[in-house]
Amino acid sequence: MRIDVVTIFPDYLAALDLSLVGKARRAGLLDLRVHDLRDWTTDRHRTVDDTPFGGGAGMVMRPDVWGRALDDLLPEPAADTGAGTGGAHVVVPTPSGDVFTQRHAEELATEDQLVVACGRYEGIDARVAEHYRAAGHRVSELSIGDYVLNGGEVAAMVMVEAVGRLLPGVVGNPHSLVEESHGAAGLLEYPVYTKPPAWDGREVPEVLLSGHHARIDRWRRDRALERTAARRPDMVAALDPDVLDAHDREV
Ligand code: 6GU
Repeated sequence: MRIDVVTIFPDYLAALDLSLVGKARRAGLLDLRVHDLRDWTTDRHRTVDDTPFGGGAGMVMRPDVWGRALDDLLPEPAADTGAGTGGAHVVVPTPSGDVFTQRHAEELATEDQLVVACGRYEGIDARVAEHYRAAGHRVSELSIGDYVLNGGEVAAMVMVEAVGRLLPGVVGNPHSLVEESHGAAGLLEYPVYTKPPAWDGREVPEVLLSGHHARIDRWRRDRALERTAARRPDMVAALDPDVLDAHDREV
């Protein structure tokens, strides 16, 4: 997959050279390119923003600068613009977007190319998203949660990591993608333990030392459900009743 990130702070994304995403880049699994939006300005001051029409605080990013950047980075839109089946997808991190979830990460991981447009100030002129949607591109305006950041860069890193780890070959043991929180079961992950079996007077739950796999599976499922009910009642309410067995209903 190719991911182009456009920002006025390219250095902010230097951390994407590290860890798993950095390894995926070096292995050729992820072609990640970070661009400076100011490379598409035409004036001496390399201006990317201006005052909002209608008044109010802050500055808005200019559509002409973003238009030149995105025209350079996007391919011709495909005739078939069905979602999540290859081609390029424009991602605009913004606190006013839909909340980014594992489902979005899974869909974005099927694309050939993502172009992530990081806004600063009060955001990007609304005509930019409209224009690229009208031209047949998929455009997703996505928030990473209900709080305010100074710009889209940290959110872009969150999304690149969430998508990058789903690309084939990036996570060494694909099994570790199966059981995790926000995975297919619709539950948070159960608590985990390692050696030593006693630490500071605290013992690892006996069942995990028993070698009894059916009992271990049952215990983990119970703890996942208990934890999800306590921390994320919204996720329990959204569960398919058919995935709960008689035992689950008692937990
Ligand atoms: Cl994507 N951008 C900004 N600036 N703030 C945010 C956000 C994004 N998601 C949550 N807060």
